[in-house]
Amino acid sequence: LEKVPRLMDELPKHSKPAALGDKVLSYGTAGFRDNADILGSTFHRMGMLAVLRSKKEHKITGLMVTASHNAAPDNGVKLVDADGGMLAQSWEKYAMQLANANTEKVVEVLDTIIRTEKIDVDQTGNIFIARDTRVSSEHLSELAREGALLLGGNVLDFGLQTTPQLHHFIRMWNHEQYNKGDWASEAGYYNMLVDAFKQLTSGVDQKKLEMRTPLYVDCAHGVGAIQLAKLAKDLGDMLHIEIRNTPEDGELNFECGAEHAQKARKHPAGFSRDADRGKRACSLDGDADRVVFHYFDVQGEWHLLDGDKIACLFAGFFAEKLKTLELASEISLGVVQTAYANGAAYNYLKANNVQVAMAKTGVKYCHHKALDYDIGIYFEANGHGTVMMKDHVVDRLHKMESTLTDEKKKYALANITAAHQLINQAVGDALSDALFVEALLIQHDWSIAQWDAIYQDLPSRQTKVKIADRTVVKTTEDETAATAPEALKAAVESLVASAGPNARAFVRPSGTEDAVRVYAEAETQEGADALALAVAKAVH
Ligand code: 16G
Ligand code: ZN
Repeated sequence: LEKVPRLMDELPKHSKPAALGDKVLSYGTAGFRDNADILGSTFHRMGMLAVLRSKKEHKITGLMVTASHNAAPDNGVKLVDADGGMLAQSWEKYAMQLANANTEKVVEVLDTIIRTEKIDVDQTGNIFIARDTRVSSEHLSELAREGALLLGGNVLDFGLQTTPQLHHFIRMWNHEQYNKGDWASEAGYYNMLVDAFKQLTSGVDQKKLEMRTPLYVDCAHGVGAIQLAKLAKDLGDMLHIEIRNTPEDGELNFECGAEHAQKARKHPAGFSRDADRGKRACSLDGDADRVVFHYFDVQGEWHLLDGDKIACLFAGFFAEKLKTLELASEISLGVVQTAYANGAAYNYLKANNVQVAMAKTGVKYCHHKALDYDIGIYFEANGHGTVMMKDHVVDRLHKMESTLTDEKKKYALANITAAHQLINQAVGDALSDALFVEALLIQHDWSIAQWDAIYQDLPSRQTKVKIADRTVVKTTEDETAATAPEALKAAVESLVASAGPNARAFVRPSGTEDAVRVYAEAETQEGADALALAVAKAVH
């Protein structure tokens, strides 16, 4: 690579910033994420890595500039793989070697990757870039572009997009068979969603749709507001959307958005007990790959409908359609949850004969586990999730289409096909998930309170504890129980045993923060609070 024009001149201009010090950057569950000021060299190098990945796969890869729900001064970078999913785990180590290399070592690291992966550097490399609304995002995406160009990559910069939109574009461009009806553009993405929404609500009187109350959307002052405005225009009278918390009227993620609503259990800024009673609302996060719903009831009490409740709503839909089509024994349907899933959600799914599997916290683990099913639904309680349908299921349904005579079955089949079109198969997508929720509420003729009532969450409490070294805390594969230190394991077990029926608690080292997280559930809120507190004390 030393012979590549300009490379040796340009690299020193993008040395690791002094402020980074001895800090080792790690490519975590959501890529690199840190204060934007120390990420310049990382972005430059990730542009190069994305090009190498593309040359290796002979397909387009992507680079998303976002730190999701983090505070405004942070930023981050996530690479998108050729299938539209997250970067293959086997490449995460390259990302870390590159990001942490001293300038004079960068070429060596690149050369090693090229050799190990047997990459033909003369291949074309094509990458797509997109970014969120952070002040630092424009500059950082430019650095990534420069890095990519140095290695001879072709770069298409989509500018301001949600994370799931970028994943979607890549999936569509790389797999022509998915790209029916020109869905591989921004306009195409809206067409795809709007058309599917229309199909799912086709059985409903249009007047009724027009009269329906709007959905109020807290966009966390982020990129979701910009994209949703365009989508809302295309939806027209099919679904009224009121956008709140746009990039112009406040600081990104500050006291609003999906993370705030779900973690703090507080209604977002911009919504009030007095003005918003009875209104159906949802919150996106900063890059619109998560959504949770919420509302104030008539008494003014605020209710949260998290990822678990969305998963249950979706699961009910697929279970019913498969049953109607008499495919329930042939096509497996399952929901993947994490340890954070409320016990009541689990009970609900079990009572409805839906299979449930547990995965470690983090989208890539949930996604992977969901592939065990023909139709796999996964949601983290925090609102990140989607439904994945295997290609053979889609083929099977298409083949069935011409053979059906029964109207009920025809309708069920059309519904599943439309749902497949609506749901982002690549990654959790707040806009598509929210539309699917709305379509199902319309089908059931449910208010948000009626949906909320499908089960009642067990009271729960989360907290976190800072200790000297959080890595000493070890857990089982699904994180529901501690395995070390021995004393902590014993303490949690005995605290749970004496906390009454239905009590549950677990601890796990955070993957994104220097802390140990604690979760507790019990019959009463006081019980959950006390259990969480006692477990937190045991961690110390
Ligand atoms: C990351 C994960 C999210 C997970 C969270 C847990 C992705 C894209 N994001 O944000 O899924 O819930 O980490 O954070 O995988 P924690 O380890 O600090 O609790
Ligand atoms: Zn996000």
